[in-house]
Amino acid sequence: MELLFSFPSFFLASIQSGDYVGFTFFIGSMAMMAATVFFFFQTTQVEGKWRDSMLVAGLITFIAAVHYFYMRDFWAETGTSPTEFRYIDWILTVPLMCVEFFLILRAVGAKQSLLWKLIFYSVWMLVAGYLGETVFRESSALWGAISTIGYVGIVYEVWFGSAKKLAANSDDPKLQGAIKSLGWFLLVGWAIYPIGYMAIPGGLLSGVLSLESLDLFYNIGDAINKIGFGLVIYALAISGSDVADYATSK
Ligand SMILES: *C/C=C(C)/C=C/C=C(C)/C=C/C1=C(C)CCCC1(C)C
Repeated sequence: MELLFSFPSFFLASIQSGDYVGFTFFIGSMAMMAATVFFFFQTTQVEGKWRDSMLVAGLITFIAAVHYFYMRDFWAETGTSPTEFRYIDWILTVPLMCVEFFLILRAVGAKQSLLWKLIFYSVWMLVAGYLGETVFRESSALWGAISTIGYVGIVYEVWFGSAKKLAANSDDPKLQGAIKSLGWFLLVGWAIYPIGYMAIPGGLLSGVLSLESLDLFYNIGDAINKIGFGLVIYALAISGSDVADYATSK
């Protein structure tokens, strides 16, 4: 009997009314899961040349969905930030988002160096952010600034650097449009994260934001960016863009 009564409560991560962060963890896990099903299903529907990109979009939301299940329970149990799960999720999914740029630009001549540059910037950004949230929390502002260098590097590559040039030379307005949309996600969508980060005590916005807002911003950012990225890829895949044919016809 003991077991019967305690068993269900083991699975029951509780959310109190008014726990908005808890809500967003829960909604986040469901949204990531639903998006994963959609993206995986679409890999079988889109033309062959877009399958890798759709698959990666699904992997991004899939990895996030699994982490959201853990993060949701961690939050429900402890009421504190699941920092480790968060950064493990990001260190896997953010480089995969860099892979998406490489995959859709591959047919117009993207070199692996573009991919490694983007991955280097993103690892830089995340390692510095993690250190600022954990080991060097008293100097989180300094580590946030160091992290921002990586962030700016990614934005630069896509808005002005090699990614932008490859798209411009492609003469394909659909591909150019997709890179432009992804660029806006980087510039506006990804800027949501540093706002949450600045809620850390001593941070630039700690006077106006409660520490809880950190996870609120991160959760909203994740839903917008991970699902949004996948939808841009999906829109490109069904747009009839013949960009990927260039590679094979060359
Ligand atoms: C799916 C997860 C994504 C797209 C995560 C993106 C995370 C960032 C853009 C984080 C950026 C940060 C800064 C630019 C400075 C402060 C520290 C971070 C790590 C929050």
